[in-house]
Amino acid sequence: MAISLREFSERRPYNAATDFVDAIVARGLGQKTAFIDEKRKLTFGELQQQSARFADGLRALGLERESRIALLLFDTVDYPVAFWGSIRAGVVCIPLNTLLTTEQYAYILQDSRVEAVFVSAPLAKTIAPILSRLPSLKLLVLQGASQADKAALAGREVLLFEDVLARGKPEIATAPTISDEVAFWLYSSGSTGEPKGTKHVHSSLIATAKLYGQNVLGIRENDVVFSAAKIFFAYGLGNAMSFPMSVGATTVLFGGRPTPDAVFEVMRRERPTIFYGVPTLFAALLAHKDLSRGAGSDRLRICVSAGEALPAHVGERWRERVGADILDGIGSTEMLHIFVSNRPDDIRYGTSGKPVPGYDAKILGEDGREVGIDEVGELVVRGPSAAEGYWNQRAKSRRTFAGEWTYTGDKYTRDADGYYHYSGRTDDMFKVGGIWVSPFEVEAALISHEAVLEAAVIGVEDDDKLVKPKAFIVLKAGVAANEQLLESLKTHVKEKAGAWKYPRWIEVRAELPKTATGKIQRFKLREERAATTSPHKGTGAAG
Ligand code: 3UK
Repeated sequence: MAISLREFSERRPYNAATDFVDAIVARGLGQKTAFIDEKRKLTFGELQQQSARFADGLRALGLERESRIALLLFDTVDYPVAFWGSIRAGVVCIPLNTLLTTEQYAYILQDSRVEAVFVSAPLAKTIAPILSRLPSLKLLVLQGASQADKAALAGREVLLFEDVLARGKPEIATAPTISDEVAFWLYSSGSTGEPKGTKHVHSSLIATAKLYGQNVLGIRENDVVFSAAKIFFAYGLGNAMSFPMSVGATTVLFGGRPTPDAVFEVMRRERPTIFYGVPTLFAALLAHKDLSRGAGSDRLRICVSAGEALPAHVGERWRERVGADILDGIGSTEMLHIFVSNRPDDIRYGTSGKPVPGYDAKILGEDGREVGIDEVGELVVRGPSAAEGYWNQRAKSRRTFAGEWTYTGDKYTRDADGYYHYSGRTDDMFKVGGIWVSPFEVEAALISHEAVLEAAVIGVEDDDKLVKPKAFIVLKAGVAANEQLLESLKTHVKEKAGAWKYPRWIEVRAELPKTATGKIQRFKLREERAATTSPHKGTGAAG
């Protein structure tokens, strides 16, 4: 397949909203359903009109091109309106993870200096305590709220989502942006716990939609897609917005927590043809009593997994029991979406597949040269959807985005047949349920507890070969280890750092391995584990 990359790389007048919204309406699909949530539907025509109103509403409220807004929204039909409305206006929008803590929002909202926050009503209380610490904030907009909710946030100027639409004119006035202009940011977690604003340009969305969504996944107009990964993740943003919209397909949105019960319910009700998940979810669905052919959807034809490596046995059992394949592929916030992947006609479970045509990948050894077959090195990738850089982080930007190449921080090998095999991280970071965990953050949460002197956290595989946090701790003098204490430490981490980050196992030690300068050596604990066969020895039971 010959791919012309000029389309994505040439600098030219371009606004992604024209390509993803107006072009689909111009093709005659204005009446077709673009999005369905639990309560409402939105056609492509309505999305065009509402995104135009939203864009003009922003302007009327004093938000100019290049100003920044944050979207702290659950997945409903309002999400595409806000996202494409701000893209249309040339306003930079920043989708935020809805699972963060108040302090994490404080950091991100201060770092980005957004002028407006659009927040789903139930999340407003999480950010309410920090609003006074945001001098750049001009406007707070509640989504899915009533006039009564507005009163609860008294003391601030608050608008409802509907008010913003009402202030804007429905005439289409799209900002004359260029293809290289920053369109949106996504915050990506860092090993020190401070997330980095990753800046993406207008042309990156169509690059991922064509190169991966259309050419690899094969998404087409009559597809109905459902992504358990939310829109605020780069993964969900492509899955549930840019890919289906690029071909005029329909997306099912679900605002709640994607538990197996909830996922099966949506699958049965909306009968998607494409389902996207993360390995932990596929494993949980496989273990569930309600699993049936098509996982509830009689139209299911293919599934996608990303975020962390899909264990081979999960893919194989899913194919057997559900009757559809899972395409495992690796993507990142920095590259926006998947750049090395299995393909429907070429699947090797237990691998990440091969580079997506349009991207180049290489595996570099410590000397900076490409390694040989089956040798471990760092995966480095080049392609048209790479981010422009991190906001206000020059050193980190230079390290990650080195000219045309993006350094992934992932260790990989390539076998003699050309398939890429994931082999861990170059740093101490790991993923749980597809979401980053920085050991540093969990350790900080642990040592903020009065009983804990020192802590070290590593990722350890559970029985399904999926990684979960394990903590090694030293208790303060005179504190006795017992089950009750260990349980309370788990709760403490959930509250301080985030629910998915708590250590499933806690091992109490007399001391931790350290360097001469006192830095804890997590790699020694990892090596120790690799050398033993017995799993989670220790005082703590699995949680
Ligand atoms: C890891 C994988 C093994 C890997 C993402 C699809 O996960 C996404 O973005 P993030 O920025 O994390 C990126 C990192 O996650 N990873 C992702 N997929 C795989 N490891 N096998 C996989 N299939 O460490 C990578 O560097 O959260 C996934 C699409 C868009 C994305 N942003």
